[in-house]
Amino acid sequence: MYTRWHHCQITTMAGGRYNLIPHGELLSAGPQIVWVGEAGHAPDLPVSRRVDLQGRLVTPGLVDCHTHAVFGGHRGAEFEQRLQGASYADIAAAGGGIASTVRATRAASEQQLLDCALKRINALRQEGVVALEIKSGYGLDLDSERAMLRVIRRIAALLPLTVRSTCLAAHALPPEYQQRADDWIDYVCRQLLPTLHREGLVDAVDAFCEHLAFSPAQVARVFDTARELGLPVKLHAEQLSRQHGAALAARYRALSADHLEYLCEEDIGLMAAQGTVAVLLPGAYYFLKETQPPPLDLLRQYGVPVAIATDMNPGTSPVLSLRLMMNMACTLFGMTPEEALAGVTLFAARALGLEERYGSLEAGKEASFVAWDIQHPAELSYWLGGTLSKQVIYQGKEVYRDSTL
Ligand code: DI6
Ligand code: FE
Repeated sequence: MYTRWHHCQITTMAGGRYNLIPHGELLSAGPQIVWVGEAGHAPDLPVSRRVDLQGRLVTPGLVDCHTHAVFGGHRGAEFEQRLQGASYADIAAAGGGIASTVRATRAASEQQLLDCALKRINALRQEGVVALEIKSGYGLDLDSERAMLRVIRRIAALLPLTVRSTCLAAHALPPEYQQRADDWIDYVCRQLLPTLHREGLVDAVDAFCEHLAFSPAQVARVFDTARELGLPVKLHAEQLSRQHGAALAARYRALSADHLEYLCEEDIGLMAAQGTVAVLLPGAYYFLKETQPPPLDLLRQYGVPVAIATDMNPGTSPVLSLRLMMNMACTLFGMTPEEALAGVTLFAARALGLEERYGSLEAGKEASFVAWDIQHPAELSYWLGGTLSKQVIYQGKEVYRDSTL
C-alpha cells in the first residue's frame, strides 16, 4: 500500500542540486520512495494514505557525517583558557585537550555516556537529522573504546535514525603509552580493532593524522588493518598542519578526508581521482579561531564532492546544530546555500557510504525527509539560531514535529 505526500515544494538534491519542484508529490511504500515528481503526474497506484504537507518545503533528511557525540564531561574551562591566549596545542601538551576527555569518558558509566549523548543527538534530530556518524576515540583502551561503541549501538537501537559507528582508536596517545606511539598503533592493529570488529561494533575506521597525533606512516598501518578486516576508512587530515594525510586517505580509497584547512592542490587531485569526499567542519575552524580556510575553489575546480558536518566534540567543536554549520560554511568558507545543503544531504550520505539510502529524494531511496515551514531552500543556511518549524519523516513515518506547526 502506498502513501501519497502532497501539497508541497520538493528539493530533491539529486546530483547535489536543488531541482526544485514547486508543486511536488512523493509516493512511498513502507520505508521507501516509489516516485517523486510534479503533482498530477504520479503513476496510478493504490494509495491508502494521503498526507497534506500544507505547502511546506521538503528536503532530504539531513545527514551529519562527522561527530564525536559520545564523551564524558565538557571542556568549558579550556575554552576560558583559550580565550586568555592559550593555544589548543599548549593545552594538549599540558595534559588537557583530548586526554582530559579521555579521563572523563573512562570515569563515566555506559549509562551516563548514553544519557548525555542522547541529549546532544536529540538536538540534531529536532533539526531534521536522520542519519549520523559517531566516533569512538575518547576511551583509548580496549574496554573504554568498547563502551563507547556499545553506547553508539544503543543510540541506534533507541532512536529513529541511522547511526554509523567509527572506531577512532588512533585519536591520541593513551596515558599508558606516552612516548610509545608505535606500540599503541601495534596494539590497535593487532588487538583492539580486530576484537571490536569481531564483536560487531565497528562500521568504519578513522585516525587523527597530525603533528600532535599520528604520522602518515602510523595511519597507514591502521588503514592496512582496516583493509584486512574489510572496513572502510576515513581520516582527520590537514586540520592544523600539512601532513599529506589527504593523499594517504585517497590512496586507501577512504570514504572521506575531513577538516582539510591545509590541503594542497596535488592532494586535491588525488582525492578527485579516487572519489574521496572532502568533509569541511566550520565549527572547529571557528572555535579554534583558525585563519586558513579550506581551499574551496580548488575543491570545486577538481570536482571533489564537499560535505559539511558538526564535528560535535567537547574540545574543538561543541556544536549542537548542523544548520548553523551550513550558515558558517557559507559565511566563513564561501559555499553557496545550495552547496551547503548538498553538503548535509547527498555528499554527507556519500561520506558515510549511505548514498544508496539517503541524501536525495529519488525512487528507491528511503522516504526519510523533512517538511520545513519555509519558502526557499536557501533559508536553511540563512536563519541563524533558534529552530525552524518542521516535521521529520523517517523511513515513511513521522518521528518528530515542532509544536509550532
Ligand atoms: N580533531 C578534532 O578537531 C577533534 N579530534 C580530532 O581528531 C578534537 C577532539 C578534542 O579536542 O577533544
Ligand atoms: Fe573530528
